[in-house]
Amino acid sequence: MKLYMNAAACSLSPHIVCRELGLDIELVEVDRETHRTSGGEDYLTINGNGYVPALRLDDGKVLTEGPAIVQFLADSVPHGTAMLPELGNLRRNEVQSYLNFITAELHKPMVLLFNPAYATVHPEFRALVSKRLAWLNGRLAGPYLTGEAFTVADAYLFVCLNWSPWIEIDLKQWPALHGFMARVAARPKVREAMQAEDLEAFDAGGVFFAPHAYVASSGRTGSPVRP
Ligand SMILES: N[C@@H](CCC(=O)N[C@@H](CS)C(=O)NCC(=O)O)C(=O)O
Repeated sequence: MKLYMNAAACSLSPHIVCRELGLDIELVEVDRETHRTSGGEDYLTINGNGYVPALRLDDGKVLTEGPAIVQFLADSVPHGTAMLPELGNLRRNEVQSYLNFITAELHKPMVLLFNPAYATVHPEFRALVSKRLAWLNGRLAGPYLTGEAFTVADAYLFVCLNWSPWIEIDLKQWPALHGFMARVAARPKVREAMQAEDLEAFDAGGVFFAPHAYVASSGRTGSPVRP
């Protein structure tokens, strides 16, 4: 399988899921400006929307949309029920509920906070994201969103929360979420995925990750991640 991706973008979520499940994938980087892949393909012929992630299966079929991809990955192997419970188990629907919450209530408004074209409404979007994060913080009782098991929704949440420093959202105000980040960042397979995307911790707590070139630079101007 091939995973079309950008470092630290939402494609890191299916990347983490692949590694957690022990699935063999080839990472293919997509140039955001030219829509060319590292292998020279025109990415618009793979995903007409131009954004990552996309998953190309071994038979050539392509699946797009992060939340659908991570569910497909977990369903593709028997042990995937550890990350997405089986049909008929309400915990599966709880994981799906979180995937939908993350994609609609966090990911999309966070994307707008990266976009200077929306600068005039950034305070409102920041307030909205903060309200959602406060709610989530109050619900996070176990180590992970639905309890003891690290699910596909946790991988997605980790990736989105990792963007917070660049949109002026201080996660420390929500201790459960901050603790969640530290817990996920310490998972060996998550570390492996970040290493493969050349990401390094850039804060003292080792909770937020950015490309090596950004961490190593003295100025650290602009955003090193583009969701
Ligand atoms: N609805 C899509 C959104 C994907 C998305 O926003 N991808 C971003 C990276 S996190 C991207 O590639 N943006 C570039 C673009 O929109 O051209 C999904 O959930 O997969």
